[in-house]
Amino acid sequence: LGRFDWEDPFRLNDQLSEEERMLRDAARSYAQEKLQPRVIKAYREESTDPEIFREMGEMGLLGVTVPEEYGGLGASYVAYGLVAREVERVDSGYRSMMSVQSSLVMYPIYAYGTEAQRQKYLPKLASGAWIGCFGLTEPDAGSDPAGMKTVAKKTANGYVLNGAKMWISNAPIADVFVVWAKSEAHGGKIKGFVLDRGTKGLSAPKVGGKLSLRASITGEIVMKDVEVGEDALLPHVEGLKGPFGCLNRARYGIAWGVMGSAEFCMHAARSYGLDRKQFGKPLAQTQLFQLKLANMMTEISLGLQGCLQVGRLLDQANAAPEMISIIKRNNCGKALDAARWARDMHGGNGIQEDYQIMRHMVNLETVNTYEGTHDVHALILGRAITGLQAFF
Ligand code: TGC
Ligand code: FAD
Repeated sequence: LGRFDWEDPFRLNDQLSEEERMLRDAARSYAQEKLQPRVIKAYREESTDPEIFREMGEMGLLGVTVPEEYGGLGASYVAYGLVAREVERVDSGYRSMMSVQSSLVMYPIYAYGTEAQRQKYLPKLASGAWIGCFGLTEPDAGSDPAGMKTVAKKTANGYVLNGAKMWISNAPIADVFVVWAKSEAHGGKIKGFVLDRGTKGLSAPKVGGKLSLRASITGEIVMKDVEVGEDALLPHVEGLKGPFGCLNRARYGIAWGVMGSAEFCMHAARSYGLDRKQFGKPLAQTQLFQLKLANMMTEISLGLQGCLQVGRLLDQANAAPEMISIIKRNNCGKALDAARWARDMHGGNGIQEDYQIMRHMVNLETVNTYEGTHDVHALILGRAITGLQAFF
């Protein structure tokens, strides 16, 4: 009979390559040594340190799957997922900063851009010298991005963009803006554009008052007669499959990331229950406490196996978007459950910032909502099961 390790029930570790394990360990050391010490204050003060991008770049954590010739690591999607898990073990906001840069900015420039765009942007984004953001959502178009109002009109030398994006991670500190607009020159189809900070008419005010994901800055993108050249257009994709191609990768990373957050909560609840005594025995010796730990461990281990399988298929260019919907939706929901249980298991201490559970719990509310809400992914799966469209 084999051994059992509650921290790694299905021996995920044994299913990884040496390179994947090394990158995971490097990401864990960085996250624990450099991110963990600053997160409580950053969250309390709602402050985002742009230096984090430089540090992540130095560690090779930006653009993990992008080929080395453009500054990436050329590593596997499984490696990318393992990095997301380690960063989100500290905070979902830090993972958000990393995954927007990697999956939503570097990926579209690499996959849909010209060679000149790749050369101009990717090395600087990989090193963290430049910060990127991704503008799809609008005030009146969230779950239904096809309803976007941002338009690009053709000019003699390029395009002029008008519109507003809402809830955009990294936007107020971004140097590079990947935005999606309906292009009149392309029959009103959605096209991607890469805009540079400082372009006339482009601004990115901060969205204040967030009670979730406070260590990651969020903003609007306002475009008033923003004139760009032909070289701002991402030529190699058209329609919603452009942004969705990026979202597939980011959603996949989120599925791994939230398992890191759930693991943090479960491990903290276990330690707390072993230390804290009530009614003359450790809380961890009560049936209800153990039931919650067993539930958490079960969901985390199943969730990670799902991520690994989808990651292996992504590495073979053989993953279906619906597989990603399953793991994004389920892992976010289960991580949120785990965080809520862990909050409860800490009693009054569960609401205290030093215990960090409540921060994870509140962050996961955002993660459950962005990149397709829990219910939107249910509808994507419902459509796949029945062949019937239930969105509208
Ligand atoms: P639908 O008719 O389903 O599809 C339109 C076109 O897109 C193609 N497509 C995909 N392609 C690749 N991957 C996917 N996952 C795809 N899903 C759809 C599809 O084949 C079709 O192509 P074509 O060539 O036939 O035109 O479109 P719909 O309008 O009915 O879609 C409905 C729905 C709900 C599935 C979709 O709109 C959706 O997923 N909504 C959720 C929106 C969302 O996820 N927004 C995320 C914004 S970015 C963000 O949140 C970043 S946070 C990051 C962070 O801080 O970490
Ligand atoms: P809505 O679409 O209005 O949904 C509200 C509710 O209605 C949800 O419960 C939803 O599930 C439900 N609903 C919607 N449609 C249906 C339906 N057909 N049937 C049943 N129920 C339905 N976007 C970006 O483009 N880039 C970013 O970097 C980015 N970062 C973000 C960071 C943060 C902190 C947050 C909070 C959001 C971010 N987003 C970003 C936006 C995010 O993707 C959207 O918030 C999300 O897609 C949901 O859109 P919405 O907020 O407009 O909600």
